[in-house]
Amino acid sequence: MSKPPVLITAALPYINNLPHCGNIVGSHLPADILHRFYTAQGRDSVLVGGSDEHGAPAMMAAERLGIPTAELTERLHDAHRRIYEAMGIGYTNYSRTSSPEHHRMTGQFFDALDREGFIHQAVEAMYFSPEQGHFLTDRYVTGTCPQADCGYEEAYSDQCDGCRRPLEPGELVNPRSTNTGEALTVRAMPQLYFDLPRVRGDLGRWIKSQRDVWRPHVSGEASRWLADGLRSRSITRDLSWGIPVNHDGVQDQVFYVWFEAPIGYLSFTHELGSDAFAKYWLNSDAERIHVLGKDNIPFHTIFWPGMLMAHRDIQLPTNIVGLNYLTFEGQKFSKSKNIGVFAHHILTSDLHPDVLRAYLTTTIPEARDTDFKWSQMQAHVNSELIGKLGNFFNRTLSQIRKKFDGRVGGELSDLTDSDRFLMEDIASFPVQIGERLSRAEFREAYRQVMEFASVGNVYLERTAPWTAVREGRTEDARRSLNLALNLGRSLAIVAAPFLPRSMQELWSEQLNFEGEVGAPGRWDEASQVGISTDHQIGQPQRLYEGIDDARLASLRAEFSEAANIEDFL
Ligand code: B3M
Ligand code: ZN
Repeated sequence: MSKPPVLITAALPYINNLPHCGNIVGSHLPADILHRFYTAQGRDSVLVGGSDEHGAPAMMAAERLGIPTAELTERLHDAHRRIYEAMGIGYTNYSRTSSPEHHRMTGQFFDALDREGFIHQAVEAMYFSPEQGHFLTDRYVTGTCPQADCGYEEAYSDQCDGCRRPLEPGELVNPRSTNTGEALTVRAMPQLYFDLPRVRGDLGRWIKSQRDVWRPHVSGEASRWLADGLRSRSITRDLSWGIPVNHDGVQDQVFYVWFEAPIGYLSFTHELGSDAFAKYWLNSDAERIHVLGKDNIPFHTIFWPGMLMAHRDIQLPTNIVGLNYLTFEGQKFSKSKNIGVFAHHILTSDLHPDVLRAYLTTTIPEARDTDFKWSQMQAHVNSELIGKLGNFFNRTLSQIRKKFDGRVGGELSDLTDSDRFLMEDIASFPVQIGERLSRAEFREAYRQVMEFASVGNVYLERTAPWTAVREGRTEDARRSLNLALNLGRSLAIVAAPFLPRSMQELWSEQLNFEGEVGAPGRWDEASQVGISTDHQIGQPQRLYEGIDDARLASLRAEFSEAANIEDFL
């Protein structure tokens, strides 16, 4: 039976700013690791994502810079795309919510909900600025969270960053203009609403059914929102920037950004062709995995599935990989205070992106918040990435080159216990690592990759091919280097989802194998022993630069500066 297709999405970043490494570990990197893994497994896998360009975030940034919003989004979309590419994120389609396809898809989706009777119009309280004489919405409005157990004073009018609760217009206590601080009043205005309570029963059952699939904190949060009670959600906004609603009574309004952005997952799949859309979204055999950060959990576990349930024709996500936050040296990332590690520097730095990916993988905030620490990055790179993985390849390949002129193929007979154990490890590590990745346990999978490298190092030490050569036991040396090379081949394959660029270079140039290290079907090959008799390796080369204290200080200085958006316009 062929394996079911899988669609992976990374949350669509707002493009009012450029990403920091918290944004990278919160969606793009884990989504990319999954996509590369499933592809190597021979699954029909695609990774889609794109810029979330509408709504208040982009408008406010453009206003601050004094440029048209469309110009800002054009430039920053391009900058985001380049940064993800430089980080080795292999999007099948990195698109934008301003694309014509997305406009079309949003209209179509809305019509379907309307047809099913899920849309109604109501005249409700909205924030009004007496000074400016117009309505303000979402991030333009700040105030105190109305929830008794929260009371955060800097809550935006559509979501509180204190408790992550989504809020409805009119709910904030002491609403004020984010830009001017002016106190706002509330005035009635017609809006369209999505009847979320109508799918309450189905949502509740579904959320329960996902308990063994989602991480506990994702299930916990979804149940909490459900218990809070579901209300109809306003899906229109009185803004000049966004997708026009074109509906009687709200003609001049646009769709609320959190209504249309998730539809981007559909649009960006559809941009790959209508067959792709059918294959991933209409097919109940396919898997659909959303990868996203903590503050996006309510929108992905409640509203988006609620919208899909109301729509009826489109399949629900099969997993929601909701992550937590990454802090920086114990503090919150802050673009305005230059606290953090800012990803755009990868465009100009000589730091190998895989070195950053390696350490970032160890910080993916799966079960709880994690902390980026430069000293930990240094330790990880020097003692794990180089000390274990790089070192294993280097020793194996140099020995094969030096002692056997690059060739160790041939019969494997007279196996010792060490050889047999190694062959068992070659058979089992890829399977175990694959099981971890199938459960989105990135850190444990990566830890096992490093352990696999250690198994190789221990084997080299135990069989000491250099001693065997010296003592004239040439066949023993050849056999152990042959097996070490087999392990190296497997290791490159299982490390590639994490370290794609360096493993490809190693694969083609040093190991001298054909094709792509992550090609479909490779994952199964990783469990096999069988390098061809006449295989000739290439020239061994150092994979990564070590990080001494001086290098660490300069990397730290280089990456700690938040982006100046003007440089990207
Ligand atoms: N743009 C929020 C964010 O950038 C939002 C995610 C949309 S995913 C459909 O964190
Ligand atoms: Zn709150």
